[in-house]
Amino acid sequence: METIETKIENGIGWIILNRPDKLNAINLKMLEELEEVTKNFEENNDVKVIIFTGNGKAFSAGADISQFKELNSISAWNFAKKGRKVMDYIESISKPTIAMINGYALGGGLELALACDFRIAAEEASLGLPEINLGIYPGFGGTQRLVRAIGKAKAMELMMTGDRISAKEAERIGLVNKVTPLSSLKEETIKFAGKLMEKSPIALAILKSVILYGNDSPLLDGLNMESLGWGVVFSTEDEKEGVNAFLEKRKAVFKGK
Ligand code: CO8
Repeated sequence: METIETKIENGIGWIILNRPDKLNAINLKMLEELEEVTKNFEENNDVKVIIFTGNGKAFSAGADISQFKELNSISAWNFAKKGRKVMDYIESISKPTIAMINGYALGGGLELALACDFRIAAEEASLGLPEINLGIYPGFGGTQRLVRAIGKAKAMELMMTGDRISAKEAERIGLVNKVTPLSSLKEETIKFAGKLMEKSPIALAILKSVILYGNDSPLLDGLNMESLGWGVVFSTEDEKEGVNAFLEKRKAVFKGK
């Protein structure tokens, strides 16, 4: 691939943004490749957890601003729709996703991280939605996902001032799950992924879709989805294994069946 590196290691599918000289700015090609590789990993049984990260000193500094020169209202709308489709797809995939934020996560880069289930950041990282400084605003889902992630007051502050915040501050406001020194970021992220890989992938997938559905629905609809999904989980071998293992005082081994 031109803009992305991938590898599969010990159940983890790595998606590594790879335009380090441009701080992994997201151009159209990268959006297309992101969609393709995420689909491949979703369908690949060897991949249990997907980790997004960046090569070099950035996770991603956002959409490629150099492409904006040629945009008019229609093509900007189309670019935003394309980006949105890819982010929606990433958010919806049935496997757990982690953004391993190794450096700058700005604009569209932070929006990509927001489409992931978890964000683990290096202490040295810096996060923000600075689009307003360009006379525009976030267009890969950030205006909606950030509010849902951290609440309206802080989300409006970040988007309307364009200020960058440290990883520690991002952790304090609930934007990232965990912060670690850059030197141990990979190790800590793999450890976190390992915890997820010990669970039943079916229960995780149903749980994830119930949480995402409920996040955008009236309480009653979300609760109904929860009950329905709860019934579905009871049709799996993993549920039998989990309950039996507890009763037999041993560790469950889930097979994803
Ligand atoms: N797009 C294109 N190129 C970029 C970007 C970017 N977002 N960010 C950095 N680069 C390039 C620089 O131009 C530079 O290239 P070159 O060496 O050829 O001049 C190279 O990467 C290194 O960058 P800097 O020299 O600027 O590195 P610094 O360490 O001095 O600064 C910063 C790092 C602070 C991250 C700085 O690069 C910066 O402010 N970047 C822009 C951040 C930004 O504004 N991001 C938001 C972009 S807009 C967006 O994401 C909208 C998403 C929704 C789009 C919806 C469709 C319309």
